Amino acid sequence: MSDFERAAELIKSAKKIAVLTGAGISAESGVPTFRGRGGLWQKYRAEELATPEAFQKDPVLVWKFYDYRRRLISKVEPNKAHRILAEWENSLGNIEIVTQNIDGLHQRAGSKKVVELHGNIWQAICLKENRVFKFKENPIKEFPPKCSECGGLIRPDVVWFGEALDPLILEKAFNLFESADVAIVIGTSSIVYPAAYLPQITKKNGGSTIEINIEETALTPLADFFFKGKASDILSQINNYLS
Ligand code: BJW
Repeated sequence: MSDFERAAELIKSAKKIAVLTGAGISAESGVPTFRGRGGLWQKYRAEELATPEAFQKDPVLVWKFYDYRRRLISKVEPNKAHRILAEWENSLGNIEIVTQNIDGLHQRAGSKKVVELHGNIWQAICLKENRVFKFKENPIKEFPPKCSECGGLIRPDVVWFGEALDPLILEKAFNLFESADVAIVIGTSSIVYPAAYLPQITKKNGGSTIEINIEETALTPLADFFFKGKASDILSQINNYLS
């Protein structure tokens, strides 16, 4: 029996499956990852762009960074890896995704049970009214963009370094990984917390972890299965034994 077949058997026999995805799952759609070769942080310093301090200092620069990524994301399509996970939601019925990605590609592929840990690039927060709203203007016309209701400064509805994640969303994610008997971790470097804790919780509770990545990560020594390769290739191989 190959490891692909063994992983498929594990998935088939699972009562609850929790999936954690990171930037790597969208890489094949053409969305740059954060770290590693071609990663966003090599061109832009994280401290300059993905912190509340950076936004306070230079909201125009930060908004230009997000406008660049919004334009890019609006032009790409979900890839086979997103689509296979969406199919599994229908065929297996016991699978939920927690994503660190803000690109909305899981939902565009058809997944409905998606928890967005780090926010969504198509939403903004009015800092004057403390109100979250859909913000789809693309490209953005005026920098920094302002709230159409009150004229106040707005910011992307994403979680920056040093900011707390929404406690309700975090609780949902923790509960999911706590109750799952299988955690599948796809395309994340597993260095950003608290997201990186999630599969460790499943493991501590006696569950199994399946990791898919083009390179080894901090999670790999803990993983029951490590599949080295692109998310779409590996998921396709496992999928062959599911149908
Ligand atoms: C493929 C592939 C293919 C490529 N197929 N694979 C505990 C320990 C240590 C530190 C901390 C801790 N708790 C908190 C911290 C601090 C900090 C942190 O984790 N720092 C670490 C860097 C050390 N965490 C935080 O600050 C968090 N906040 C917090 O905990 O607050 C506490 C608090 C409580 C109460 C009050 C106040 C505070 C917040 C973290 C927010 C992260 N935000 C970002 C930006 C989001 C918005 C945006 O997108 O602009 O989230 S940073 C960035 O990293 C983004 C990502 O979601 C996140 C994770 O990155 P990801 O997805 O793993 O991407 P990469 O690029 O790192 O990896 C891609 C992987 O794919 C690679 O492994 C490739 O090999 C692979 N790959 N192609 C499969 N085809």
